[in-house]
Amino acid sequence: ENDDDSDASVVVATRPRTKRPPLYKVLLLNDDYTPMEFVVAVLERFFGMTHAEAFEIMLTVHKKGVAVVGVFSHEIAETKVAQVMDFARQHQHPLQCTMEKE
Ligand code: NFA
Repeated sequence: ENDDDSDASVVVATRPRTKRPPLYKVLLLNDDYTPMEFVVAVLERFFGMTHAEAFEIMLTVHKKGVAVVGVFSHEIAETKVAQVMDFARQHQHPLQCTMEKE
């Protein structure tokens, strides 16, 4: 079968394709119990925000219910979510942090 060499020495042009890895949004969710100062501390500690930046984002979450707090590779986003969830649990706050593909 197919011993006729019909595809021998055939070169097909392809255009170079550089594909970037998908990015993930890390989201912080509002709740009625986590203290505002704790949320600010989380944003400073794990997302490198200044106090003023952190306070502003915290207020956005408080008022709108959710906000994007950063955009990362899958591995970094997973790490951030785990760090926030661990820290909240350690302090017995119900703060929720999730990720979604951008
Ligand atoms: N809504 C919380 C409060 O009034 C504050 C909060 C902000 C919680 C952002 C979670 C995220 N104490």
